[in-house]
Amino acid sequence: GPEVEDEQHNFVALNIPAHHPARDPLDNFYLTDPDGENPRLLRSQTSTVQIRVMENGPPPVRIISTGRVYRPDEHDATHYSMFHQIEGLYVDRKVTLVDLKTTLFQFARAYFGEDAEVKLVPSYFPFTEPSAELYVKMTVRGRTDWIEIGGCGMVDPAVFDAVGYDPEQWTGFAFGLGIERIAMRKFNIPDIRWLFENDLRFLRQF
Ligand code: 2U9
Repeated sequence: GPEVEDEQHNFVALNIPAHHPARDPLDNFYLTDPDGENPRLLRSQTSTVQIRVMENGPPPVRIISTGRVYRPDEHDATHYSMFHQIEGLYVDRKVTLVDLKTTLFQFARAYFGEDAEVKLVPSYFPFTEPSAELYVKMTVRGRTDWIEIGGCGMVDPAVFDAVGYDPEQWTGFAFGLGIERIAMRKFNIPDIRWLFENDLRFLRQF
């Protein structure tokens, strides 16, 4: 999907209406006037790709979308103004929260190890209902902690309405993970900026 998006795909279809705080110009990279006609911005999530897929074809849908997203955060050890997401979307008849939980737990155990402990904690996102955060128990520099690796939920019926799917017939789950965040956890990388500096002393370790 395109990295330069319109508000329909980045916000409206994702159940993020006008005046929602996520639309604040200070929290987004607008390329044209946000109050003008057809404003465009660098996408802040790869969910825009899932919207485009659903607009262009009927269910069922099973897709993964990965790519760059942009948010004007100050650069520090855990924040960067560009990062990568991997998102999944599964839409079919009778998809349930059990399918979501099983899929994410199997991923976490495959990626972090069979003995990885995982849990879902209730949360809120405009585009999923119910929503949850995914935590993995990990030991980093001798300290064991529950660490958030992403968000997920059952696709909100308003999102199905926006793309012309009948929410009475179709259900679905979606998840989003920050790729740098999970890589930092797996490889014990203390500073996100190291991933983008191209210092050979860092890169040669991999
Ligand atoms: C559609 C509908 C719903 C994707 C989701 C999250 C929760 C989430 C963040 C985790 C860390 C992004 O990289 S991050 O900053 N993501 O919390 N993402 S549910 O939900 C969708 C996707 C597509 C049509």
